[in-house]
Amino acid sequence: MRFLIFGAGALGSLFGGLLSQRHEVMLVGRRVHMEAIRRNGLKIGGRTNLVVHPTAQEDIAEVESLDVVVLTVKAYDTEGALEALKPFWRKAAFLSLQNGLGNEDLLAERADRVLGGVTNQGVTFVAPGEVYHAGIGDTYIGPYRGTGLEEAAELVEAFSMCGIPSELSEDIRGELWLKTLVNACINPLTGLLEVKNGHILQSTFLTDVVREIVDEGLQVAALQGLHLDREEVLEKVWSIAEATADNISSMLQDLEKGRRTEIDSINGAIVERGREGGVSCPINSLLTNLVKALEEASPAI
Ligand code: KPL
Repeated sequence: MRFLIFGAGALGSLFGGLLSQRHEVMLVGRRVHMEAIRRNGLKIGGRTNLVVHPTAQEDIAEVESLDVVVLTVKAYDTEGALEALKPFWRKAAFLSLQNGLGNEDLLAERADRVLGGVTNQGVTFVAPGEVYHAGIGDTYIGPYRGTGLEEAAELVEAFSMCGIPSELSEDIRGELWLKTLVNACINPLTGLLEVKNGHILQSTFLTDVVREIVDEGLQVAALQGLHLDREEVLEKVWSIAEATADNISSMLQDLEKGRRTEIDSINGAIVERGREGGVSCPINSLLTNLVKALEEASPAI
């Protein structure tokens, strides 16, 4: 298959790098990272040990045909990415592997064939040309709009054959909510406290906060017709924090680099959807405001 990984930072580079072992892959990402990959290949350390040589570009100017666009840009860049990808709206399947709520809906407003995706892989950006695979997590793929189970199953097979443990989901909307609740717990807490994911499990103060974040999130999910099991959600938070214990969450990586975080599409999106349905989410709102205050304090933004 021919894959375009649009937004090849830490996560996109891991997926593109692994897929490039058996498929044609083009990474599109920041110039310094792409230049380093063109020069020396992409080095993946940690749980994966590999140097691969996918095509690496700063834009899609030279891409003529492809089968799948894998979107790994930050949630706040989805609209801009979609504009750049206009030539493929009718031609390729679009798979989002992004954090937060609302990405797939934006894709489905433009592209004909959209798949939803969720991944719990933990990856850290080390330096241009190099990423660190800190924790292996499952990936779920399912049809979202204009696609079916068969198309999703082909991707699951392609991913799994390249060492990306993946499963077909018949309820990708539920998986997206579940992952958002996991991110709503791990990302702001690790970002605010400047700790690795595994730290969440070591403090009863934090596990109490996690329960409150989840309880608010479950009320909002229910407003949207999704009735998730509380114990299952909490179990997911603990198991992902454990599997990615050594990882620096994407939110902490963003804050460390002085970049904007995805708080608006994670905790912020829960607060917003809650407000629309008359459910207040004070804990998620507080975390959103604290992370935004930290972003504001960062000189690089
Ligand atoms: O998705 C992640 C992120 O950091 O954004 C997890 C799964 C929490 C891994 O760090």
